[in-house]
This record gives sequence, C-alpha cells and structure tokens, in this order.
Amino acid sequence: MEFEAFTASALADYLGGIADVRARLFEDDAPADLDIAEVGDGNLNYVYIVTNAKAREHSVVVKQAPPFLRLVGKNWPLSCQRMDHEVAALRRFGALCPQHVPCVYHADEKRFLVVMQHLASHRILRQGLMDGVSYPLFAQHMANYLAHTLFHGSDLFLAPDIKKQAMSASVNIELCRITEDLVFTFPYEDHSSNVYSAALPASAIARLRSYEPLRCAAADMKWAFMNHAETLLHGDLHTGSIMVNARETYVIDPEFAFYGPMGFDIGALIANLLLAYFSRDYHGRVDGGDPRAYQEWLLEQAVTIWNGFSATFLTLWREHESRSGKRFIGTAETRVGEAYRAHFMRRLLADTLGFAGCKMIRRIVGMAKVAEITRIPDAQLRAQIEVRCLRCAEALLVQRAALTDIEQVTLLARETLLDKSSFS
Ligand code: SR1
Ligand code: MG
Repeated sequence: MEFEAFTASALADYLGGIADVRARLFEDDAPADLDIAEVGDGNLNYVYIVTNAKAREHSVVVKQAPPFLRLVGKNWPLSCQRMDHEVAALRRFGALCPQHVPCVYHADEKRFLVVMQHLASHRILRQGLMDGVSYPLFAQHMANYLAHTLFHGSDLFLAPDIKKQAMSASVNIELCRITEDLVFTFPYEDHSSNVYSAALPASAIARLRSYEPLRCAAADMKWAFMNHAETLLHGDLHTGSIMVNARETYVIDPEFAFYGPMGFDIGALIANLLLAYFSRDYHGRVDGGDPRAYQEWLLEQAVTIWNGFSATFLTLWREHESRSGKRFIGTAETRVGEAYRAHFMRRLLADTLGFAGCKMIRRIVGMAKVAEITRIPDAQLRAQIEVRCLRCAEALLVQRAALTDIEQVTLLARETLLDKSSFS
C-alpha cells in the first residue's frame, strides 16, 4: 500500500484510540479538539506537535518514518524499520539518562511511529546558537549524557554476551550506509550528491580529493566507523538533535543509533560547536555586534564537554570495577589499570577529533547542510568561513594523534579563525 502522511483528522482519531496518549492529551479522558502542526525540519521523517486546543499544557509529539528519505522524496526509498531503532534507542538512553531523553508514551511498529514527550519550553540548540544564546548547563549535561550512554553500552560495563546481543540488535544497515557514504566517502570524491558554493576556491575542493594525509585520515575514520563496535551510539549527535533551555538539555532523534566507535558521538557534537564558532563571524556581526565573546563561549563548551565527559566516564569505569571486582585489564595492579585508562582516553580523544573533522567537511561540501552556514547570504563571506571550517577539519583529522588535550583544539580553532591566507 502506498504510504500517505496522516491528515490532521486521521491523526487525531488514531491518537484518541490509544489510552496512554489520551491520558497525556485530555483532562479526565474528556475528548477535546486537537491542534496538529507538522513541524519536521529534519531530513528523514514527519514530526507533528499535537496540542489540546483548550488546555494547551497537554501536548505530545508524534514522529513517523515514511518509506523514503524526506529530504529527497520517493526517489530515495528507505525502510520504515528505522523507527524501531529510534524507539529502542530512546528507551535505552532514556533508562540511562531520563533527565536528558524525551519519554516514549507509545510506539507503533506497524505504523512506524512514536508518540513522545513534547519539549514545549525548549528549542533546538542549533537555533539558539545562531541567535547567540548561552545555555549555562548544556555542556555539563551533554558531558554527563555522553559519559553514561557511551560507558553503559560498552564492554567496560556489560557482560560480553549481553554486549554482543545488544550489538547485533542494533545493526542499522541502511542508516549506517547513509553515514558511510555522505560523511566518509562522497565529500572526498567528485560525487553528484555533493553541493557546495561556487565561491569556494577550487583548490579547497581539490585538496579534499588529492591531499593524501587527509584522504588516509578520513579513510581511517571510515574504517573505525564501520568496524569499531564499541558502544550504542546516538549516531547523529549534531546540534539539531539537542533541545535546550536554561535549565534542561534533551537529546532527540536517535534513528541512526548503532554499535559504533565512542568518538563518533562526541566528535559530532564538537564538530557542530566548531561550525557554530566559525560561522559566528557572520551571525555575531548582524546588528553590528562583536562575535568574539560568544566564540570564546562556544570553545569553552567544547572544553567542558570533553573534560566533563572524560572525568565522569573514568569515574563510572573505576566505580564499576571496584563494585563488581571485575577489571577490564584483568587482575592487574592499580597502576597498570590507570595507565590503560589514560591510554584509552588519549585514543578516544584522537578518534573524537578525527570524526569531528569528517563531520565538519561533510557539512561544507556534502548534500546535507547546516543552517548556520547556509544562512550566510554573502557568498564571499560564506566561502571564507567555509574555508576556515575545512582548514580546521583537515588539521583535526591529520593531527588528531598529536592533539593530546582539548585545549590544543581551542588554540587550533583560534589560529584558524585568524588565518587570512587563501587556500593553497
Ligand atoms: C540523507 S540524510 C542526511 C543527513 O541527515 C541526518 O540528520 C544525518 O546527518 C544524515 O547524514
Ligand atoms: Mg535527525
């Protein structure tokens, strides 16, 4: 049967038939008119906000996966089972971090939809960053979310058999393929799906295709993405997948969830903070402002996220080992265990930076863009900012093993911002 998106009345009828949803939408189960607005601005799915017209504090979000990629349409078919991955990940991450994941009220495997908590007083982080809003708790919350989700899905916490079962249940072939192609492959080729501004210097594009250290680094990251099944990842943790206000932070949209390398989620977030940092040179000057203070705030967030993540992750690891008596490294003395932990975190930072580089490059030359870049109206200024993003990304990839702490990344970003030389 041909897929048809819900009409408002069909969706209202459907929701009215589900007791758990009725309890969220109606007072005393008394039927009321529902306002239904389709608000999906993502690339894949339909998203509706459903609100009780008379008691607007009663609302839910409905997300439905059509059998195609929404960004492209029916010419890019996609299986609707991606919704199963999203629901499973929302439940798993929600159990680990209930304060940072919207509640699932109802999931329908046959209609490929989920009904969940409406975050009515939060906004998409990317939009807030474009408006120059500072969120005092966001970085701390994300550090905590990342530490708990990445640690508890891994062999550092789970028994080997349980971890392998979770890993095989998370296999997400189609959506991983999108990432393998759009993040790790097409941006480095002359591929028809690439989209980039005509003002971008030809040498910048040529370098992506021919600079060997960069190509090898990107290929290494693709290999890690495809083979290093370390933990259950969100899989698409950009600033459009985070909703915030001054007090709370929620992570949404885990349809790309799968068992992959830990650095992929952390790198995605840091990449998006760096895209916000470089594009601030435009957004922060609209209305005659000075972008610098907010740019520094953005770098501070990257530092807090990595350092906070790393401290909490290590605490979880040590506490788990002392509680369970099971050391990952075996019955080694503490000194050896600590040496291994330090080695583990250095490798994870290098991975994180490599993935951050790939994520930045794909947003500049690949098909799926980010608003902080595309909303720069002046083609020359946009190209200048894009060149800085590409330069910084290249350095992150090529120098990832030499960048041994996050402060060095902030120095690199500042230097790249000041570098006025043309691309060579
Ligand atoms: C073709 S889908 C493009 C992108 O949208 C999602 O948010 C992922 O980032 C994916 O790569
Ligand atoms: Mg998404």
